[in-house]
Parts: sequence; C-alpha cells; structure tokens
Amino acid sequence: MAPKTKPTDLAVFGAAPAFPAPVHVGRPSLPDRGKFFEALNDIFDRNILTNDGPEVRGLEERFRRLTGAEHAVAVSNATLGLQLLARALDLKGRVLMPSFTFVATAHAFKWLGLEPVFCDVDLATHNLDPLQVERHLHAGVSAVVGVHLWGRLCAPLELEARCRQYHVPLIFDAAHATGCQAFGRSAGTFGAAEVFSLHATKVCHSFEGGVITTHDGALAGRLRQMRNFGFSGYDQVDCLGINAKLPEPSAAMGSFSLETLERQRAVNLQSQLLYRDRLAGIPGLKFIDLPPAGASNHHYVVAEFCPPWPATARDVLYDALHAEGVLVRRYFHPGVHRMEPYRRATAESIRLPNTESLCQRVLCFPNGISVGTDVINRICDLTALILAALPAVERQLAQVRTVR
Ligand code: T4K
Repeated sequence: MAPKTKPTDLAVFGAAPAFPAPVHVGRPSLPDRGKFFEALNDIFDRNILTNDGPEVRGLEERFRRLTGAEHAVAVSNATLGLQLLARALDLKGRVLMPSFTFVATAHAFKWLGLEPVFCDVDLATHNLDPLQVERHLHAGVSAVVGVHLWGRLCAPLELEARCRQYHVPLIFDAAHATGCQAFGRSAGTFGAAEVFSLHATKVCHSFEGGVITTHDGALAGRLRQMRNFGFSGYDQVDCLGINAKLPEPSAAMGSFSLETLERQRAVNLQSQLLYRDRLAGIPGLKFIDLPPAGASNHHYVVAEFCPPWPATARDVLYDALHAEGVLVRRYFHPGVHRMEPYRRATAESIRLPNTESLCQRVLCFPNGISVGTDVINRICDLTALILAALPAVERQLAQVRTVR
C-alpha cells in the first residue's frame, strides 16, 4: 500500500486501513517450534504430565539462576501466585497497592476477602510513590504490594526500609519484570517474595503460568504444599491448599521462552530507540525514561501525552490508530479504583491525582519480535500524520459516532 501522506488517506476518513491484519501489543513471541515439539515428545514418553514433573523443576531452576533467588515455585498463573503468597504469609485486612496496574493485582487479594487500599504513584516512574506509601503505613495497612510496572523496579530498597520500620510484609507483583534489575540485583530478590507472570503476552511465557521467587525456604515449602491442595505426602494434607500447578508442556514452553530473553531484550531495545527517534519531533509526546542497558526487558513501549496536547489527544490517536489496524493499548485506563468492584467503594473517598492523570495520558505501542522496523516506521508515520491533523480527525470521529 502507498504511504499515507494526507489526512484523507486515513482510515477514519474512509480509506483502507494501513494494516489489514491488526498489529498487537502483546503478540506472543514463540521459541523454536522443533525444540518445543521434541520436548512434547519427551513428555509423552515419560507420561508425567503435571504435579511437579521434571519440566517444572527445570523451569524453576532457570528462574533461580536468572534472578539469584534461592527458591522458585512455578504456578499456573501470577494471579494465583499472588493468592498463594497472601495465604502463605497469612495476610489479613488492608493491603496497600497501586491502582495504576492490571486489575489482577487487586482482584487476587479481593477474591480472598482482603481489602485493597490504593496508593498513588510517582509521575516519573509510574510506580508506587514511597512517600505516599509511608503515609499509608503510618495510618495502618497490613501489607504492601509493589508492582514493577513496565519492568521498572518499584523503589525496592526504599520500600524494604519503610516496611521493615513498620513491621509490615512487602511483596512484589513482578508480572512485567522477567529479566529486569535495579541496584545490581534482579527482580525476584526483593521483599518477602515476588511473583512473575508467564502469560502469553509477557516477554517470556509458558502459555499461562507464573513463578514465585523468595529467599525464604520455609515460605517456599508452604507455597509448594499450597499449590498442590496442601499435600505433604500420600494421603497427608497439612494445610489449606488449592490447585495452582503448572502442567509440564507449559513449563517446557517457559524454559524455551526464557532462552530467547536476551535476543528479545536486544530487539526490544532497538524498537524502543526507533520509536523515540521517529517521534522525537512531536512536542509533548514523551516516552518514559529507558532504564540502563541490561536492566530491563524493554517489553512495553510506553508513551505519555503532555502539554500542549488537549485532554482528548490520547483517545483520538487511540481510535484513529485502531481504525488503521494498529491496536495500541491504554494500559491501565481507567485505573483499578474506577473498575468494579472497587469503584463504588473507593471512588468518592480517595484521591489519586497522578494515577488519574496517567490513566488519561498513557498509550502503549506495539513491540516485540513480531513487530519489525518497517512496521514501527509505518506506525510512527501514521502517528505523526494523525497528530498533525488532530482537530479534523477528532471532528471526523465524533461525526462517525453520531451517525452510528
Ligand atoms: N499483575 C500485572 C501487573 C499484570 O500485568 C498481570 C497480567 C497480572 C498481574 C496477572 O498475570 P497472569 O495471572 O495473567 O499471569 C493482558 C494479559 O492477559 C495479562 O496477563 C497481562 N497482565 C496484561 C497486561 O495484558 P489483555 O486483556 O490486555 O490481553 P489481551 O487478550 O487483550 O491480549 C493482548 C493482545 O495480544 C491482543 O490484542 C491479542 C494478542 N494475543 C494475545 C494472546 C493471549 C495474541 O496474539 N495471542 C495470544 O495468545 O491482558
């Protein structure tokens, strides 16, 4: 298709979309098919399909080596991982966490009858603001859940110090942080424990899955028991448990996927730089700072609309790019505190100005191995074209909505 050069070339004005097959944020990256099918053959031969088999133990070993944590416990997804951890630590009452996160962070605890309390984030890092955390600790919460959003570690040393001072357990939702670091330490080594996601959309994945890492051997033992109904041996159940086991094919996928981490890190970084370079000339469209080399998996390309853009700019670009087949995402709009079942309980009583602001201004662009430089260049051209004609595009979108 010829490049789109004027507003009337845009799909919102009736032209054909730039990408007939949509371009996604979170398209899974796949390891070598042959190696995975070989591993599946081995699984068939062994006929050990789940319940702590050799593939699960292999994946756990890889996570121990990657993070430097003494223990790694594979689970069926990060949401259940957070729940197992809450039970294993016997958390009760009010649990502090950001609202600027995927809804699973809050759901995991709410589902157990705990009460998520939302804390505002820092505008620069998008992570929990340690000063605000301190205020909540002073007012009384029973645990803190930091989220390493976009793979950027959430003030781990400051939060450790503050939580130690108040004798409050600290855990991390490290769903985005496979392969990420800060202060010379890997995600997975901070707080009482950390929970990684291996969901298909993550930098490394096991279809669905997760891993809990900790230095605490007793905690790891409880987590292993709890993920298998509380069993400690044949016919012996020692505690309340659930089924949070990872099947063997998933664990094999997880191990092969981890082998691709360094390649993905390198490709993602190049893509991050390309987006920044190509969109640098647009005033008020900013990308969050790149962490130092090797400290991030660079999986999420996160842009922010700042002045002089009007409040509607992000959503107009979102709609116009979607019309072109570029499925940019407004993670994590509108904020968990504005979703059910939290909305009614908290919306009136809490103030989260930074969260509210980011929820209106952040846009995530497609990234990953499947999104080549030619695609990124075309996405950047479209972005520039749409933003240059923003008032006309906005009027057109409003008209289309009225006709519908
Ligand atoms: N904590 C945080 C901070 C998290 O971000 C998450 C998950 C969790 C906890 C919970 O972890 P898990 O319990 O899931 O292990 C996606 C993921 O479903 C979710 O896991 C992830 N965060 C979140 C950030 O992103 P959606 O609703 O955006 O996914 P979805 O289905 O729209 O997929 C994104 C795009 O990827 C789609 O446009 C299509 C493409 N895709 C997706 C899948 C699954 C594919 O091409 N193939 C696929 O197989 O939540």
